[in-house]
Parts: sequence; structure tokens; C-alpha cells
Amino acid sequence: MRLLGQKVILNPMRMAHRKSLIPLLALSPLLAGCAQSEVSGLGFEEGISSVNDQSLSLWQGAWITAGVVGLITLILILWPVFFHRKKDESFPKQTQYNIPVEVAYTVIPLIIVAVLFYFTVQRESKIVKISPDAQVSHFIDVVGFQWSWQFKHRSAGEYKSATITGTPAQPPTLVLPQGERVRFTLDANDVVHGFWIPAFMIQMQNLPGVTNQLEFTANKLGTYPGRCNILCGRNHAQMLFSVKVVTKAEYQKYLEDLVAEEKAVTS
Ligand SMILES: [Cu+2]
Repeated sequence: MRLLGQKVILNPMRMAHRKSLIPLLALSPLLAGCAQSEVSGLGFEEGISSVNDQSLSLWQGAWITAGVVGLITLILILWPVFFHRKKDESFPKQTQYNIPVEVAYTVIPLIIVAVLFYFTVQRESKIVKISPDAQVSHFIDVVGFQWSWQFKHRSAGEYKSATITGTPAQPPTLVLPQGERVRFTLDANDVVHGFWIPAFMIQMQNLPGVTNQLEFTANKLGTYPGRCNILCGRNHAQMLFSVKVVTKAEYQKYLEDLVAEEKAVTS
């Protein structure tokens, strides 16, 4: 074989090897940068927050259901394409009102929706449950405003410095203790915002005039991105924040450091 004037010798062994690489190459964008647990979690990792433990199997189940439905639909589309092609010039037999088929395609989706609805309600009622105060280790107020976030660590006491206020240019960091239950009180002082930490599988709206509460435990050390997920105005895209999960001791030290300077000034 000649290619651009050069003789190319085709090595069958090498070609077979290349062929075997093709499916891997096709998968590589999917696998690039994904941990094994993220692949099995279909984009989410297990054990990052108490909400992941509740939601992950629901997320996986919903995708598996969608995959099965998609596969059956694809087979039903391809079946007539391959096995019922035009055989002659005669006009095909016309049929209508196939009652069993019509009942099946009404009832089956209803069953799927009912099952998904049941499991969603079951998990959601656990996720939004508010525990007695004694079982909560820390209380943090989260206020959304145009266009950043304010986090008030109530465990630090009534100090101005215990309130972290971000700006679009300097997004704030929400520091959380690992393995301790935190109750978040969500509010907004202008328009509706959405407190969203994608990796934690949590989101709840910050509504002006309404106080929402959400509790969860951050279980894995690390830094995670947070966002506003309700379109709230011109600079909505800049309503970013970071979540930094630290050990209990580091969190305690963080709170002490926040107020130390203010205490020194006021005393
Ligand atoms: Cu917002």
C-alpha cells in the first residue's frame, strides 16, 4: 500500500492490537479524571455526605431504569427497520386500536413513575428530616444575596467575625467539620437563590421571608465547589463558594481563630 509516496507495510498483529484499543479510546473521555467509585456511582461518589448515602442508590436506580427503557425502545425501533422492510409493491395491511398494546404502553410507564416516586418520597423524607437540637453539633446560617453568600457559624458565638461574607470577586469558603451533623438555616434577603453543593448531592432554596432548614454530615475531608442554582440576576454565575471539610479539631481551631482577634480588640 502506498500513502503519500511512502510504502506502508500493514502488520496484521498491530492492526488487531489497534482494533482492540478502539472501544477503550471511545470510553476514555468518560473515564478521564473519574475515580472508580465515581464511575460506579454514575458521576457521584459514595460516602461524601450523609445525603449521598441516602441518594446514591436512588440516582443509580433511576439511571439503570432509564437505560433499560432506552434499550427496549431502541430494540422496538430497530426491529421493524431490520425485520419488516418493504417486500413488494402491495399496500400494507392497515390496523388500528390494538387494545393490549395501548394498555401496556399506558400502564408500564405509570408503574415506572409510581416506583420512582415512591423511592424519591421515601429518601426525600429522610433527607429533609430535622433532628432534635441535642443531636446537632453545629448550626450555620446561610444567607444568599445578590451576588454572593454569607455563612454565620453560630457555634463561634455572637461575634461579627464568625460571619463570613463573600463577594463575586472573592467567593467565600464554608468550613465544615468532618463527621459532625450540621443544621443549616437558609435565608435570602433579596431574591430566590439556591444553595447547592453538587458533590454532596444537596440543594435547597434560599427564599426571602421564608426560613428553610437542612441537615447533613460531611464525611470526607477535601474541598468541594458550591454554587447558586437558581437564576437570580445579572451576576448569578459568580455566586460561587468553596466547601472545605476539615477534622473536628481543625474546625474548633478555625472558630477560635475567627473570634480571637475580635475578642482581643473588644476586651
Ligand atoms: Cu443566586
